[in-house]
Amino acid sequence: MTSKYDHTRVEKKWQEKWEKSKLFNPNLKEAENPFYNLWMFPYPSAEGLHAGHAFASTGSDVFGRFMRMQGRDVFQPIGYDSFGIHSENYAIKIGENPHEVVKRTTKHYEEQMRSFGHGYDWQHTVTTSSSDYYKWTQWLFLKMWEADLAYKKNATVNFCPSCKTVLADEQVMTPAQAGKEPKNASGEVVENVGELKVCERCGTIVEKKDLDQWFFKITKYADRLLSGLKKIDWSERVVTAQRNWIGKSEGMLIKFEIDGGGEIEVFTTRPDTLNAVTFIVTSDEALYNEENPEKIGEFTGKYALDPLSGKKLPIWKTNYIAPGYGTGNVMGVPAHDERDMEFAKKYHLDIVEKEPDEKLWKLIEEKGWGKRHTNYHLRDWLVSRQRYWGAPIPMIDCPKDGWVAVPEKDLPVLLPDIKDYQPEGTGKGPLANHKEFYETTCPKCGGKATRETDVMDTFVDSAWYFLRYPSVGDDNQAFDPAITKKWLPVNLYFGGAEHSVLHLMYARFVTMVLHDLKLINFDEPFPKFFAHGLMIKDGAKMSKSRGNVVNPDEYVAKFGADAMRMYLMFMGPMDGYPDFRDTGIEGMERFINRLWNIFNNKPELKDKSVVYSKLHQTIKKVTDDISNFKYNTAIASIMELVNVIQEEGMDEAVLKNLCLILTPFIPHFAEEVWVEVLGGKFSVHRESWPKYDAKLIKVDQVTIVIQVNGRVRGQILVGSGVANQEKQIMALAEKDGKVSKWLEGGKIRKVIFVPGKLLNFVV
Ligand code: ANZ
Repeated sequence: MTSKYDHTRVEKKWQEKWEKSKLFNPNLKEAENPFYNLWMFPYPSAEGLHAGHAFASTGSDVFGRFMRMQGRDVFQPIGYDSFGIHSENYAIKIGENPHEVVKRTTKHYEEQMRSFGHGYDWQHTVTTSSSDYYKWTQWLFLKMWEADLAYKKNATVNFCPSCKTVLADEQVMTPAQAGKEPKNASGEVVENVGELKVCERCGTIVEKKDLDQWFFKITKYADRLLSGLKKIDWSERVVTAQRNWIGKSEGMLIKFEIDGGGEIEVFTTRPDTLNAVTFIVTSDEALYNEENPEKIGEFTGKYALDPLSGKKLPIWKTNYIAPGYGTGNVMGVPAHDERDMEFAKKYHLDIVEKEPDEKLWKLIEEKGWGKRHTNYHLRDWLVSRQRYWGAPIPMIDCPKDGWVAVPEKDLPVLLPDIKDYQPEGTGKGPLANHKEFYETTCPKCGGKATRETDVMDTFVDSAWYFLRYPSVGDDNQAFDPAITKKWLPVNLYFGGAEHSVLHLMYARFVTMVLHDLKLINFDEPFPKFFAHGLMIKDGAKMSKSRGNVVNPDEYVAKFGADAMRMYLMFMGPMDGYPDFRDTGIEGMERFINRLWNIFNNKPELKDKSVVYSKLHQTIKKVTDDISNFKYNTAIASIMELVNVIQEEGMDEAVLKNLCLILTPFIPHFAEEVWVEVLGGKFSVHRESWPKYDAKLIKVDQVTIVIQVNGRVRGQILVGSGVANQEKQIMALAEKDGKVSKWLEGGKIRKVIFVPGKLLNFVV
């Protein structure tokens, strides 16, 4: 008997050895076969990483280790998205400066991630709130400005009364999308918010305000962002989400004369239904009234003239259409549009049933009633925030020269360490109270000028971090051209689908801009993106209020990182909603102990053809499954192989191969077995992934289930030639140790045989 597997000792030992031997620090300049394996970096929160992070990051790490064994030089960096409202709100809550909070939370994150045994290159981490990083975020802003893609403008924008800052359109959503209970400005939960949208971060109903804000012209890239989707390999749901968010609609702008003077213009994607128009609606949000939510329309007393029939079309005000979309006016076609139909019925307006007529497109253009127009849902990206914890926007307002960029040599514009960092909600950020920060001189004329006091949205930080990783440490540039050319674009990006239209859209936009500025030679940052699923616990989403947040640290300490990793990967498909159960991880610990015994006791090989065929089938299955992120079925097939080995025995070659295919999932265990038990060379992670032999797989094997009195007592593997031979199967089954003990002392009365499947002894 071998002693129990000691995960604590083994995991610590190899983690130290890996670090010392620089196993995960590829030579970025000289590597010949680069593979950039990236997981979306987390924002460091006070609670630390939860098991959902462990699930997602392990999924990425398994692939990285698999690619290393395919001969690739794997670069797998990690960092912290540490600027932003999340860290800042927590700092405010506990009354500690965000600088201090972030120092502590990132340290805790690092300890946790190291304990999982992931193969990160710890020499290339980024912390977005460090000045050696945000200096280059500010540089990126200057590039946008130089390219005429950044501007400050007064606009009606979304404002979160709780976070006391403006938000980008992408950060405003339904409560369900935000995963939050909707709250009003006083923080009370609101039952029914109707069409109102909430803040992504805190769930508070957003308000509209007219404010001067900084924008990036992402709309200029709308068509590129759409066409680029065709050349990247992303999950369909993420592609669809981006396509819908960009929301390209081809239609027409049509002008209707108003009876008594003036005109009203509508945007329509269905000019072919002009023959069935019966009214016009113009948006009026002020109609929304909490006391009378049923009221959605009001007649204006005016009429527009139908260019086709000359009939009078009543003009109604309504809140069922969006003010900021198209022209904010719609031609009402109840016969073909459901919402128009509802409105017409409610207010007793005419309904005309007429077949749409494609010829109308041409007619409208020829008559000059309207012109073709493409409308987008995408709006420019609002990047300024009236908060403290972000990269200061490197712009200076000069009374003489207007907005002037901070010269690159003067970067970074340091975020000063101030005590009154709480947002006030005045439309200005906390830096606006600090003369010593904003009083400066104009870089152009040298006269007195003031700095911008807003900071950048955190999504600007994360829109380019993947470019920085390989160039970390380079103080002269954001990214080194030669290293960037070698390592980018990212080979595999792993992350959550909730970033579909936020981070993933912004990162694509920034990459396209840098490409057009000839600073990089690719225009899609993530040619392959895998959207992982969401882990749940005992059937429900993990949340603090339910008290079902799984803290991975406890499990790693008790069962080991390997048991945790392999259990997380075994729970279910990587893109699904696997449910974490304590009993499951206990089972995985037992499986690892079973493996330990097999490697140490080496059951003697009985039937070579059966074991080899199963081994090569398994190598093929695991190779295919890992390539397709089907880790759970890969592990299941390894378990089947282990069952066969336990029955039929094995030799040295079988053991080595078994160890190799376990390596991505249980890296510490595999290293221990490889080096200490099998006498292999350090490190198993530098070994080649095993190849399967198609000829060996071909030896067809069939599993026959053996029952005694209808209960399953064992199974036997036979060549397909014998699978239909009742006599032979019976003889084999009677000799099988597991089955024979159930036959002892009894008399076989009857045998039921289903060829190729099952044999049942009735005793
Ligand atoms: C007449 C019509 C007939 C329409 C019909 C649709 C169906 P997308 O595809 O989203 O661009 N629309 C225009 N401006 C709007 C606004 N500000 N708020 C809400 N709806 C608006 O949709 C364009 C269609 O949505 C337009 O085509 C218009 O209704 C409506 F059988 O015009 B349609």
